[in-house]
Amino acid sequence: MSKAPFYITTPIYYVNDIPHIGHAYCTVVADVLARYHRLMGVPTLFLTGVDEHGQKVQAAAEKRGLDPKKHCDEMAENFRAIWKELNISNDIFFRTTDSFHKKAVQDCLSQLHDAGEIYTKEYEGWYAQADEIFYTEKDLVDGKAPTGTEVTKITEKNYFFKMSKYQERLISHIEKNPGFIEPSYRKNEVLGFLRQPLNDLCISRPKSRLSWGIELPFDRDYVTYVWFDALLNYATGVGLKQSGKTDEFKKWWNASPSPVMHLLGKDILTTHSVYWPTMLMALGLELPRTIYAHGWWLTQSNEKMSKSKGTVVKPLDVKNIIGVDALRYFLSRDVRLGNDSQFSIELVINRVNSELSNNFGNLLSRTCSLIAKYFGGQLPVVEKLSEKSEALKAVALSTHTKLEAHLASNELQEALGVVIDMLTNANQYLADREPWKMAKTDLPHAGETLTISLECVRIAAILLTPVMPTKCEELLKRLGGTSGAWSEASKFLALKPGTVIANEAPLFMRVELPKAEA
Ligand code: ME8
Repeated sequence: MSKAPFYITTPIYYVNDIPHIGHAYCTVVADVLARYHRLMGVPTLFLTGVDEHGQKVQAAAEKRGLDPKKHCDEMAENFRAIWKELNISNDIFFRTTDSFHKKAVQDCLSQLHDAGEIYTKEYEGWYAQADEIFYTEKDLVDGKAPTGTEVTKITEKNYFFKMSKYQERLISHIEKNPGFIEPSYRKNEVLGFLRQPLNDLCISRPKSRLSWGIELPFDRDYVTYVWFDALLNYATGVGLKQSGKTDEFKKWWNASPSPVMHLLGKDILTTHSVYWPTMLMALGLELPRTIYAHGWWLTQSNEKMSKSKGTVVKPLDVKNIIGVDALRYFLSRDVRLGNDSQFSIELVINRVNSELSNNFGNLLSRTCSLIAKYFGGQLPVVEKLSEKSEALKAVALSTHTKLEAHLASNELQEALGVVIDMLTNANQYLADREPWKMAKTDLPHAGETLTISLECVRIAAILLTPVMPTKCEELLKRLGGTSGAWSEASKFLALKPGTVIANEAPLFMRVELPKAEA
């Protein structure tokens, strides 16, 4: 039976700045999940991209003295280049300035306007430029936006989407679909928010105040509110309102059950779990299956990284110290998806040294060097498995099943943890059996130990390929070019005796903390 498709998205990032480690985090995790699905034979689509309209981007372009489109073109290239360096395998790189998107957004607006879902009224509100959000008086905390940013009072005529109309339907959808908002504690937060009356959504900005946006099809004096434009990317990216793309749209969006998983930071959960589903309801479209809010990387003083405070970490700086695969591993493994964590280079180096260099890498080096020394670099024959080998075999064979179960619940940290546990077991087995001593008195037993250990390395290499594609592919090459197919991870003793095993430099070098500049 063919597997149901999986469509994963990251937020489309504002092009007001270059990406920092928080953006890289979301993009790497989405990439890893996409690669796992592909490797398991699931038809997969992965979208990331950039959010180019709105006040923030217009202001950033003005600051650089550039025309907004030119600014966006340059910034979009920065994102693309950094994602390439991080080995991100996105199928779509979305840009909201692409003409097909602008046309599709206008078609959605016309549909809603014609259906009476959009109306106009004079509006007085508190506008937070940094958040690009209007707040009402009661939303304010100590005269500021709930996010802490400054607000100014504005009165103007605007267009509104009848979001409040969908409040009850949304509450019922969230309650009936436990996996819709994850982790589950975030679902409760959203339900808490929805206990208050929901306002309608202001979806226009007068051109007199903001010109950099998609013009409203029914009033040329206005552009579309950037969030209304941006959220639609997930659907226009797979064919919404585009002729000739009906099948594509049905496959990746409008299917039941939905193939869609949105991964995003907890900062933008409300826009994704309230604005977006109500927009989809009004448009008569399917809702995503999962909206997953991940946590934040914080500074040493427990604050969200901020460019203005000079506390951001650049992903390529970290990559230059530890390498791309180790960075991808750290981001996928170090924090439970959903939680916040402080970022420090010491944390990265400790994790990478202890789990990749000392555990995974060490098992590989010790096994390969002993096979080289005592078996001429060829995999020894195994006659019969001892009790300890059988026990390790059972651990190794259960690893992919446990990993798949964790992935099904989006527990990436835990999924990688089961592979590390298997490697720890294998290292312990090697230490207990001391094949370096055994080889001198009982060569067949030493051979058995080394082959069993190397099987664990082989299985780990397959199971970790989505996280560390380059290293794992290289490793599989060293093991006689053995297959990296997912089904091979559920086999034991898949490597044939006599296979030439390369004994090369350590796959994961130990990393030292860079010396502080004098
Ligand atoms: O909000 N830790 O774009 P954005 C972890 N354009 N993740 C972080 C982070 C941190 N310190 N800082 C940022 C926007 N992120 C809109 C989205 S989608 C239709 C429109 C990540 O450039 C996290 O995923 O501000 C967060 O949600 C996203 O970057 C926000 O990126």
